[in-house]
Amino acid sequence: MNDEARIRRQEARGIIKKSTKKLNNESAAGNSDFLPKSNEKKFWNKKMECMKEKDMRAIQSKRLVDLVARVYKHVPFYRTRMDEAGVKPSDIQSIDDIVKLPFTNKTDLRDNYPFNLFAVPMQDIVRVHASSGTTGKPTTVGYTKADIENWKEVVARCLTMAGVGKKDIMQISYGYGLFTGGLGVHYGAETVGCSVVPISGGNTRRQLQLMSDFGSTVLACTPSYALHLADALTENGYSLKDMKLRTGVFGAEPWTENMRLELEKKWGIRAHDIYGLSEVMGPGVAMDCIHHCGLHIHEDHFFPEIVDPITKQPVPDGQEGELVFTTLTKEGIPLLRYNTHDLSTLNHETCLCGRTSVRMKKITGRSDDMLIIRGVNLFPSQIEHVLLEMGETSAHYMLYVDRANNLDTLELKVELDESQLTDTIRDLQNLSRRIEHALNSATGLHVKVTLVEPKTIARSEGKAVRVVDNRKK
Ligand code: DLL
Repeated sequence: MNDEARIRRQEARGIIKKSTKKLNNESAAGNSDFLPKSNEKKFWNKKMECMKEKDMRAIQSKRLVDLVARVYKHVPFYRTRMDEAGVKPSDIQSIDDIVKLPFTNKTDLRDNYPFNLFAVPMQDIVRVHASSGTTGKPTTVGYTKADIENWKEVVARCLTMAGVGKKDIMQISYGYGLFTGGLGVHYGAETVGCSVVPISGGNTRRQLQLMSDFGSTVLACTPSYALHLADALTENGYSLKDMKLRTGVFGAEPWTENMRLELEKKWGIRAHDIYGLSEVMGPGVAMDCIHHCGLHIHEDHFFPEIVDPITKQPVPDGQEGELVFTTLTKEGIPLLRYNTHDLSTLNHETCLCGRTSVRMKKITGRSDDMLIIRGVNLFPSQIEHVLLEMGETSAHYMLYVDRANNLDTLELKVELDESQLTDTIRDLQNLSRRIEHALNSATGLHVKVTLVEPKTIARSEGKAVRVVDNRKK
């Protein structure tokens, strides 16, 4: 959907005021509540964020040449991989040569657990993070002092992009600890000068109490937890009037454009999408600006490519594929062509906000969380999209995949809104039939829909788990 269409749709949904003006850089969001105030800083690092493509490529080329020489010298894994691929550091003269390099995958991090991919001695590592992963060993990453400085810088760019600054009180409800979410956002928020409330995840009642008592203006957490917190307001004796929230910094899991609109409406805020992964850095690899037309990648640090999921060949802008990153500046654990398996597209056009940095489309899912149901590819985000588009239930759902008589089955349990509890059985039967029909039109699959009472689906305090695939047991 183009920007203009998006704005018109937001108008239609009452998210923003109707404007007859043609869209331009300043008026695109249409509603002054959703635009940065004139005293908000627009860029953290204008030079890098608005650099001409030719100049950016010169920086990337120089950094890539340095990086390849470094990893070839210091990381036996890369030396072996490059030797096997018949590539020498001297073959890499510019960023265009990146395609000659081999890919790196999550299994390579696991196989080199815990520290064998580090490119510096342990005495230069000042921080270690790890992600649990769904199976087996965690993946471990290490940061030097310079890495931490760069991480602060990119998160500061992200927050400034979302209009977050010195006057904000930022409640960080991402988990602190080995997960990169809490500490990663924390350091960037301090860098821009926010008053940081490092509450970490969980304890919903306390989250709301502090949000009200402290007057938090920014909430950073997963979108699913932000939804849960919004739904928990009333039962904890609060209303929106008690809160001063104006911005959300949501990420760490896929969420749809409809979910963004839902969260903006529920909280009366501007919701932004922050993307990242621990292997590449953590939160702050990319973020969307107020125009919400893709996430700006800090490409002077993280060089992106999109590759075809099957052939692994780079595809042109606009074509969907797997997102691959090369970390151009990282010292602790630099990565060459790391395949994230996140699905996206790239766009090198200059954004309405003035940034020239390449944008990635909101992640639609991962090539490896794709479900195949009776031969049909299905992403959980497609289900969410339909539910929110219909807007007749809550957005809390769980998808159960099973196999009966050798055939895949799909059941969706979705929570009703409190207000629907008084509906007649016939009304509810009609509703589940309508949802089944909409899901069938959108996915080509028959999904059995079961409506369940409000608050019966387990809430997550971190990343939402929305699929139970019993076929794998
Ligand atoms: O989730 C880092 C992070 C923390 C990002 C807080 C944003 C905010 P990992 O635990 O290593 O790191 O998980 C990385 O999560 O490959 C994506 O599949 C998914 N992911 C992260 N951010 C987004 C997002 C953190 N904004 C994996 N949209 C990534 C969609 C996301 N998926």
